[in-house]
Amino acid sequence: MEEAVLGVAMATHAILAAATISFSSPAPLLPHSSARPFHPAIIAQPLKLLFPSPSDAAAPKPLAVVAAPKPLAVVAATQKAVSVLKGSSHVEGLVTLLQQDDGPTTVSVRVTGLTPGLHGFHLHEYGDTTNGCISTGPHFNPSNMTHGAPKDEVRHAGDLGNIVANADGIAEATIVDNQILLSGPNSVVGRAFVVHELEDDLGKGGHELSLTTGNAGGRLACGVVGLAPV
Ligand SMILES: [Cu+2]
Ligand SMILES: [Zn+2]
Repeated sequence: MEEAVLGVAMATHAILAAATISFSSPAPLLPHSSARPFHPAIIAQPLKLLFPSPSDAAAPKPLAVVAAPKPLAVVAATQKAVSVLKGSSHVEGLVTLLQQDDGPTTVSVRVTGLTPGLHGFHLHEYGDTTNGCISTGPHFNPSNMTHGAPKDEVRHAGDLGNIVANADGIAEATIVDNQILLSGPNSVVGRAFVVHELEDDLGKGGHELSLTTGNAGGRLACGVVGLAPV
């Protein structure tokens, strides 16, 4: 028994010795190597980074300046969006939006099924139609202004005035506006257009609702603004 145990012990020692030899075998290849011959080679590169030469230190700054315009160029690309208007009535429509770089947005509108005449047309705050057009909330108003006309300095960003339906109940309009944007912090993507029952008085009607909604009455149809292929 003792011989057998000793035999196992010797065998184990032999394996360990073999393992030690195999690990240390590269050492003779390096004339000035220590017990850990590869360690100096591994830390050589970090040392170079920790103590860069003056020319190395100056190099990253011009690279950062050159790289900065690239993301800006991506943000400023042409953007297109659409909004399909529907509601509980037979009024329906399509709005397309196109913005080039940082310029104004061209909003093209076609709505059918209207009574002839003027109908308030706005971009409302939320793209939420859970409870129909009412859940799109108030006019989009990131600058906390009162309601106005599209050309007024004091207006909600969402104030696009009126669209005019002809005798056939069709309203078509092309609106160029610099507060309806498809990029940046005040992007209208994810919000909603609403077409109203009545004329928007553009904040000048003297009604208690003039400075909030233009007293434009009920919401006939609405649609969420979504990105479209350019
Ligand atoms: Cu509205
Ligand atoms: Zn408004």
